[in-house]
Amino acid sequence: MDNSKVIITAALVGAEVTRQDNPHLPLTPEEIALAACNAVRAGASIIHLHVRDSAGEPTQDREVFRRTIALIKAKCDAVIQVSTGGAVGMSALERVQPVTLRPEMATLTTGSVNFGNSLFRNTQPEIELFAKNMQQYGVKPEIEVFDAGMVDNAKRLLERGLIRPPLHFNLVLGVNGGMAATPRNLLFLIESLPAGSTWTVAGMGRHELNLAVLGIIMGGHVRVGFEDNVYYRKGILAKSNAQLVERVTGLARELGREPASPYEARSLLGL
Ligand code: KMH
Ligand code: ZN
Repeated sequence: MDNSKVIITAALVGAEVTRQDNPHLPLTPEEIALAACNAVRAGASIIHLHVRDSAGEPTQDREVFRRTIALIKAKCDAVIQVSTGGAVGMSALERVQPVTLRPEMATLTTGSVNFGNSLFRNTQPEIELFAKNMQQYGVKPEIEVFDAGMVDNAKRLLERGLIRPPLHFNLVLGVNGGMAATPRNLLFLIESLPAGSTWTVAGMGRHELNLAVLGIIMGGHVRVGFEDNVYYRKGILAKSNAQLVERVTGLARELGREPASPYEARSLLGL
């Protein structure tokens, strides 16, 4: 396996972004499936999946996830990574629902963090509930790190056998309430990870592009998409998630790294 390949994750919709932020935001299962496969064609191999209800509001409804995943799979191959973060204010039992569909991956945030004026709540018993469900349903966690202590908490879960190596992390920098999007913070987090871990970096808003380039240079993997950033450049909205993916695919190639196919991403992550 060629370890130089870069896994690009497309975070298509999230829970907080609206059509007011970007009119091209996909909302229905059909729109999300189309956006997912366009992102895959542009170089993405993982789809970080949130879904919306018929009113366009965030939902963790199992049936909506099931339908959206089926539509994606009918159109293209992609590693599906469901969100267990959902939206702030949702209960853990609500959030865990899509894990029971046995997707290949799901997110696991290993601590609480302020999210703007809200709290993204992940108490220890809630984290353990998510981790146990992922073990039960054979789902690989992507550990979401918004702050440094979340890496330490992941190590404690590892010691207790609640998550199994090799671990995969998403280092999320630039959330208003979490760690700032600086090269120093990225380096600190990477150096704090358990040996043998893989990592992705996701920079929020205007930090998305710079951190993606850093991630590519530093041998990591990258995440882009409307969940994290709706702009192509200052004052100019992105036309699609695929456009954001296409740009990092081009930059990765310029820097000597080819985008991983979904098959290659599975091999790199031990799926
Ligand atoms: N929407 C955020 C509160 C995840 O997908 O696991 C949490 C989030 C993280 O998006
Ligand atoms: Zn998310």
